[in-house]
Amino acid sequence: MKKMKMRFLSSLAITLFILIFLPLTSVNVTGKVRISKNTIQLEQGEKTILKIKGVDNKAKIKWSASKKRIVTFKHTKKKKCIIIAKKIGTTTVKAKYKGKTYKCKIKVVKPKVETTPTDDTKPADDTKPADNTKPVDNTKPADNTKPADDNKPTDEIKPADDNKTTDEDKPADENQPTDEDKPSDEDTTTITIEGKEYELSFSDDFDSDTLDLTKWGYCPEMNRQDFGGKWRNSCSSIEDGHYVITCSVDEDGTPLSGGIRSKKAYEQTYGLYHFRFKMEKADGLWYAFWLYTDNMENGSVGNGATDGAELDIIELVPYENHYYMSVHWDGYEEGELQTHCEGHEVDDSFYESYHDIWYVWDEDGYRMYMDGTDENALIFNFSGDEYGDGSCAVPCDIVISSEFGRWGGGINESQLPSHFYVDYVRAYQAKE
Ligand SMILES: [Ca+2]
Ligand SMILES: [Ca+2]
Repeated sequence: MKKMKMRFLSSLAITLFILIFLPLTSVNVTGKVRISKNTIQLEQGEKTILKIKGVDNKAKIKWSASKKRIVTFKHTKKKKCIIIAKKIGTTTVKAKYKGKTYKCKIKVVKPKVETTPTDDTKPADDTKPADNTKPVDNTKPADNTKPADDNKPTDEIKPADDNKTTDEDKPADENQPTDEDKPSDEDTTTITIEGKEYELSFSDDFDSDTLDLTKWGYCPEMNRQDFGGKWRNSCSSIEDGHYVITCSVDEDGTPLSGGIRSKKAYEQTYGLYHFRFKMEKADGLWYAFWLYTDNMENGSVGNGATDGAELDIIELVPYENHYYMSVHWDGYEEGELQTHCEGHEVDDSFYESYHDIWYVWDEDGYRMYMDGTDENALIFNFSGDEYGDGSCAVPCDIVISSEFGRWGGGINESQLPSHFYVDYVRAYQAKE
């Protein structure tokens, strides 16, 4: 793990070095558009950055690979693209800009140091992240045989998206509440976002004494992840108008957390989702809001996301001071799962206050707004066509969960118990 971290830190340092210094040292005097490298050899699991030079920072570039399984991308349609070597083989990475295509041939070779499947130094497997968050059907027996997901570390090595505004930089939106004293009598039956009107279809303010089981089911009590953690119903509670997940380590050293899922009680295709929440800082775990359909697992592969996807609205990893937004599709099998994921850095103040997320899922794709609904609050904008050959077009239910695992870093018991507070959950459908 240390080795991995060192590798991560050094590659991050290199990445930062490149990000910080390249723009200063590579002033394009000729204006000629070109790709930063034409051939690269990478070890499996290694990362590199490709850039299109001679274009301005706002240029929209479409990155693709001739053989998708060899590499994965971390990029935001921008002039630079982070490439992670996934499988041994060769592929040509193409960057399309203004009708022209710029190419780089990438050869992925076996890492020099052999690793074992349980070794922390195992190369990042970008194809597997969804397993980590994969919900289990409430009706399904606990799957204790599911292998620990050691494969999530790719997210661990994800660099911060330096092009995004951090919460620190974001001007306070006076129209958005930042504390718990939000008036409860506001009209929430309709909402307008992106100029489109939406109508309330599901909500829970968690104002009753106990969890409303007509709306939610508990995530099954089962072993989760690779720290020996367990989901327990007793970790879920209703307190002062909030759904609360209490994350702790019991007397036997077992990490405990939990979650709830709206499956069977409520699901919808497309819509707008609004969550208000606070996530406390604690290492060793992550918190998540996500939309899920069992079709993700059962749907066919190679045909895009329209028949099912896992939409990770937010996964906050306090240890990394980052939250991540992902779309996964085409099932969870290695080599079949497709993923697009972006990260966003937070500072310590993020854990100390309540935040609001608005998540739009429609035929065009997926967009997430944090603490506001104007374009300055737009954190990510995934196109369904680009990431899944079309948006997920089947009903999904809402999952709220927390879990311990390697992705969350080492557990620090002095930070426990930690809490995930959800003030309310609202879902809307677009008005016709
Ligand atoms: Ca599919
Ligand atoms: Ca509430």
